[in-house]
Amino acid sequence: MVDDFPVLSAGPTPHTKLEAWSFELGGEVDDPISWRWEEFLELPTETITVDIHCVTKWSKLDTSWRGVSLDTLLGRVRTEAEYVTAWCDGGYTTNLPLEDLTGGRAWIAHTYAGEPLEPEHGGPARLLVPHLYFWKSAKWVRGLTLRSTDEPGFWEAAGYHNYGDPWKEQRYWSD
Ligand SMILES: Nc1nc2c(c(=O)[nH]1)N[C@H]1C(S)=C(S)[C@@H](COP(=O)(O)O)O[C@H]1N2
Ligand SMILES: [Mo]
Repeated sequence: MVDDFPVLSAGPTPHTKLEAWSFELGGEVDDPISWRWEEFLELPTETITVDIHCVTKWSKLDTSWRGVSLDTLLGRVRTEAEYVTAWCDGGYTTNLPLEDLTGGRAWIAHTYAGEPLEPEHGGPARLLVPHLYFWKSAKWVRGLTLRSTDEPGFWEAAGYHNYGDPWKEQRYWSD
């Protein structure tokens, strides 16, 4: 367990201006949709208190976030897709089954411990999928591409497990 909150990034921290920020649902959807920052802040938010698990074996308990549920966002599009690629400023990607983003299990979080999410931790907003290993919780997320076929993201293509269930310790493809 860790008390501080380690920063793990594959590259430099992007600093996207809020005026230039948007969040987009695209790919295999009937009508792609995107929200600018002010629009995004008007969406209903939820408070999430969860444990997070990094693949490098640290866990942090009872972290507190605020953000918009993916149920709210995905409710605005019609799709037959079964997978998503989350994409980010800086070029990071990660893939997930669409189902794992539904059912009150995933958020786009913009607040951490009552403060705007720091850039190092993914601000202005990051994906938060606490039931999977934390590399799935893409920082600086800018959109989801919905797909009918699964496509490995950055770490998944580099050998991390495609699904990443911490309780099954699915760290690498061989796990
Ligand atoms: N865009 C982006 N998101 C990312 C990463 C990254 O390198 N780039 N690293 C992932 C990994 S491996 C982990 S453990 C967590 C770390 O989040 P933290 O830096 O807020 O602790 O972010 C995940 N999301
Ligand atoms: Mo990680």
